[in-house]
Amino acid sequence: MSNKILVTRSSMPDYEEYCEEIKELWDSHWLTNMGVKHKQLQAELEKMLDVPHVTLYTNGHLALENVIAAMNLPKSGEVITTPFTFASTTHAIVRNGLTPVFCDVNENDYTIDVTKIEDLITGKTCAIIPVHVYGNMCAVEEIEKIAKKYDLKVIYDAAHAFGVEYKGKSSASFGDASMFSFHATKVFNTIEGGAVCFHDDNLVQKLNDLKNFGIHGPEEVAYIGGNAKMNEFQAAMGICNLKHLESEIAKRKAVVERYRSNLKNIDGIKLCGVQADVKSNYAYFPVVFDEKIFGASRNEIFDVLAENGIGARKYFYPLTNTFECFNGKYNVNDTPVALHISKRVLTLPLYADLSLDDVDRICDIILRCKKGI
Ligand code: T4K
Repeated sequence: MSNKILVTRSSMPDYEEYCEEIKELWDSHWLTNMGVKHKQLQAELEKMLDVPHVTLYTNGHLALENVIAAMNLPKSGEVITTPFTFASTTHAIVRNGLTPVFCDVNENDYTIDVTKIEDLITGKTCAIIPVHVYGNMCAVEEIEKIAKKYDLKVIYDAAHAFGVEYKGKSSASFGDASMFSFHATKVFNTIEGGAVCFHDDNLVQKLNDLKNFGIHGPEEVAYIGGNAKMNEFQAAMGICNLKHLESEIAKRKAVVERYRSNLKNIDGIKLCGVQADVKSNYAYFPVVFDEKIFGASRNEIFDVLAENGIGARKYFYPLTNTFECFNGKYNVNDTPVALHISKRVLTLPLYADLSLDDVDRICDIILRCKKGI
């Protein structure tokens, strides 16, 4: 084994391309606070995602915190969400003084189980924050129906879903808003970064103020905001990476297809189904292992891969409703499907430049763990 293979590897432009993009920052000395690169990236994203408004952030988590804050939700409000996600989703809700109410996920794509949402709605429910986990689209039409019926806000945690389309529409176009992460580990990155996409013109000024200490004008502070602005170097990275997005996704597709062909029809291995009407971004490759059939547990396979220098990850284990910081407040048995999947899932290495030979090697190592092989 030569080099280690980690779960992902940042996509980057050529060094010269990035240097060229940031050259003018040396001339202008303008490094942050909504400069020219910030404006350019915002405009390019609005066009590409076909949404009227994009607000940029220094990371996806603060984007989510800010958009929740902008929605004027009642302080004692309950927000329906899922625990099969990164810590950020739940923390953004709690840090806004709201109460997460955990809905289970479905067994096909691990997004929110829409048949279980209505049972969780109470007089205090004010919003739904579903997660397009692994870039799998939630059942957006059913969620919209429920939200309309009960007058709830819908904010998608679309951290994984940049570049995904459903029925020809970008993933950014659904709900009241969608949050994207542009972290180094994502299909599209601005080093660290994030965005909120939305339709409501009235939110533009508020979101811009909130990410800049709540400052509305030179002598007016309208909100108790923090600092969540994307800087010019981040935006410049985004401008470069956006040019290569399509080719990066095409390369990821080849990697995913190789994984699928190597691991399909293996007893004890469950792959995520391919979603109908969805153009994927091939963000993650989750595999669920059934120890009783496969003969080796997820944890054993994780260890064997690690011994071979391969860094698969247990995204998403543990579930957020088991985190010790919540002091036993939530009952993990309320979300049995999420619990089942989180104990068995492993996301395999996936990035644009992962060679197909390496994919074969990873699959060989996994298949050698199978009982009887
Ligand atoms: N909502 C959801 C559903 C999310 O998944 C996330 C973030 C958020 C919200 C919040 O968005 P951000 O505020 O992060 O924009 C990573 C990422 O840090 C995090 O962005 C991501 N989700 C989460 C799923 O994964 P870790 O702790 O697993 O990352 P780390 O540092 O172990 O990196 C993973 C692998 O990536 C490394 O083994 C190698 C590679 N890597 C990493 C870095 C930092 C690179 O190639 N380049 C790099 O610069 O959390």
